[in-house]
Amino acid sequence: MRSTPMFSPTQLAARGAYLLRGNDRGAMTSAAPRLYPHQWSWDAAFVSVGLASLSVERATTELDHLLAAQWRNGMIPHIVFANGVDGYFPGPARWRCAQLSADAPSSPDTSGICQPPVHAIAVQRILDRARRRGRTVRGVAESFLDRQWGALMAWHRWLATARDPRERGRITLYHGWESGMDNSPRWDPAYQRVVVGDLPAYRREDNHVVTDTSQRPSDAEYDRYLWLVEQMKRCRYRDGELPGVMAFQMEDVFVSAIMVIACETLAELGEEHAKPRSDVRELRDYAERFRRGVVQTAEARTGSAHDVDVLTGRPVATDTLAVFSPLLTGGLERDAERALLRTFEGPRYCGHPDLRYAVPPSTSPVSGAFRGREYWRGPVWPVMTWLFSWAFARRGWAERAELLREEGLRQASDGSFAEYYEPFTGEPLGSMQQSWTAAAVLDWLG
Ligand code: 9WN
Repeated sequence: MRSTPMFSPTQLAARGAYLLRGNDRGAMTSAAPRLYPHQWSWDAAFVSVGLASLSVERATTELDHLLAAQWRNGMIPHIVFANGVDGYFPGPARWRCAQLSADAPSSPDTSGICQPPVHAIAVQRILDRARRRGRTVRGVAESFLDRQWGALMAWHRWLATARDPRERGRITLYHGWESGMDNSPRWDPAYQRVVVGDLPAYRREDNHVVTDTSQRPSDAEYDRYLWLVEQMKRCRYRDGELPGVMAFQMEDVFVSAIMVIACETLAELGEEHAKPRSDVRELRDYAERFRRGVVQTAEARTGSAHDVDVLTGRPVATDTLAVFSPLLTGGLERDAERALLRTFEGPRYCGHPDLRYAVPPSTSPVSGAFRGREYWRGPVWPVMTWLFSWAFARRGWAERAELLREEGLRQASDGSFAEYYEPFTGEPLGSMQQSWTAAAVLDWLG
């Protein structure tokens, strides 16, 4: 069923801008007004892309705010808590990062895990926008890059060392939240082996906001999430101790693919802006290492990539967005890449005949694991559509990129800026007024 857009592009852009202003807390944007009242790491990067179409200066402030909370070891924490704001669990009192870790900043409060490294992509987008403006705006973006170059290097270096100590070319995650795809079927086998120990009592906040429980992870899933946090706290978030302690250890092929494009993007910026040659070389080496790591997991015939469970040493094959990781990085043999593109565009994903819009669902609708309304188990995340569209444009696939943009905009034209959408009905789900959805739309319209 197709329907006429409810909002024109101009109206949609105005609403998106209004939404971001509404979620603006001064120097940071809350990920969503009620469900996520703090700053999330990869949300902030996408949000800054959208902000750049409104104000380059405000976009750089968003990333400055995030990077001010960077840990001493280089990790960008997945949440920077807004001072004195309640309503999200687990909050600072549960994480206790500043009390337990010498690496955590004493202020602001943060979580103790990371999220996908999309930040360099955002920085490039901000600089692109600035280039189209006058000299003053360009200066704002360039001085941001100068002041944060070291922080961005430290972040990528931390990922390449602390999270890939054996140089396998894949980032190890110790918590599903680190993937940003919290309860994706990708993590089911690993979570099934997590035995919850003596877990301090807790009360969820998320299902007071999203009251339809089918749209959020279950209580059993939350127990495991919280147990992993307790395990990290027991080793005081020390990078070197996590491999010996954590019950969840997954090499995430999708985060590794993002690492490839982030390192390449940052290397390009480094070259353009006369950053140290040794830094640029280091980034290019990381990109090569992680590209090899991603491609190694791909099936020769289909090109589909897989995560690897560190604790069993086995690949985990699930039919989710992660299979397309090599489309982000390049590096597959030609036939395998063609086959993977056919899968992306064919009936298992964007070309499924019953989809409301031709955008990729988080899990394939033909997979047994597919649940159309359940968090990361089927719905469409507009920000993922944006990421694929951006990456395809970068690979030189302009038409494919444009198609995703058009379909993504058609989906968003309902004006709800939902966190995610049911793929067949187009029903907006999760949190409404989600900042990164508005940001993706603003960038598409910009
Ligand atoms: C846990 C903020 C974040 C996103 C994640 C998404 C969800 C948090 C939650 O919301 O995760 O980090 O409480 O469910 O899965 O990708 O960054 O929008």
